[in-house]
Amino acid sequence: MLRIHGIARSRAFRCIWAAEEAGLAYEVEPLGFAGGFRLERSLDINPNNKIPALEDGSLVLFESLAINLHIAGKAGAPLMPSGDDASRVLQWTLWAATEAEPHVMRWAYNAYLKPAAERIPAEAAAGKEALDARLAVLEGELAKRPFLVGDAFTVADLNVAGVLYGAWLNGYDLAPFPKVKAWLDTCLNRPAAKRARAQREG
Ligand SMILES: N[C@@H](CCC(=O)N[C@@H](CS)C(=O)NCC(=O)O)C(=O)O
Repeated sequence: MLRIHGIARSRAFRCIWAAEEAGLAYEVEPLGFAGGFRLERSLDINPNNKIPALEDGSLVLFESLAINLHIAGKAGAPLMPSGDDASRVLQWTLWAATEAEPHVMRWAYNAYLKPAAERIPAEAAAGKEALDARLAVLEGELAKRPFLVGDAFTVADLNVAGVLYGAWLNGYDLAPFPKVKAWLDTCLNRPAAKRARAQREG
């Protein structure tokens, strides 16, 4: 049984979604926030003291997207393809973490996450400008194929869409990127994604 530490209203959402896609048994240890962005108690199994963390037997992992690669690896194809496509999955996962997520968060903190009085519109605008440049890259790739790796949904789609989920849900203007919007709509309305979203949005 997988044990995911972290409430669905956090980056643990991605791991819950991955467990749902993989069809693996899991339980959620609902560690959340004390107010603001601090955890309500420390999470000793993660030396970073952040959520999510995963326990899978004696294996303990942190980093949401690495956790998802582990979960997908247990499920195998099509969620985790093999050969060159496994390298493409890694490429997109690192792209999500390094190219997309910092700008998603810069926009999100200043668009809806922080209390209104603490938001800085110029920061939101800078985050949006940088994220738009990355979404243009995604738009170009999605013009070539329906999913990021091959013709089927993989954990590459899950990891990139998981990083973009908060923006998608909170009114980010995707009109200039119609292929990204259609792809996000498809990914985030998969049955497994809907089951994970129900834990967060319900
Ligand atoms: N890169 C990490 C980021 C984890 C992270 O920042 N989690 C937030 C919640 S979504 C957290 O635990 N914040 C509490 C804190 O930073 O003290 C991952 O993807 O797992």
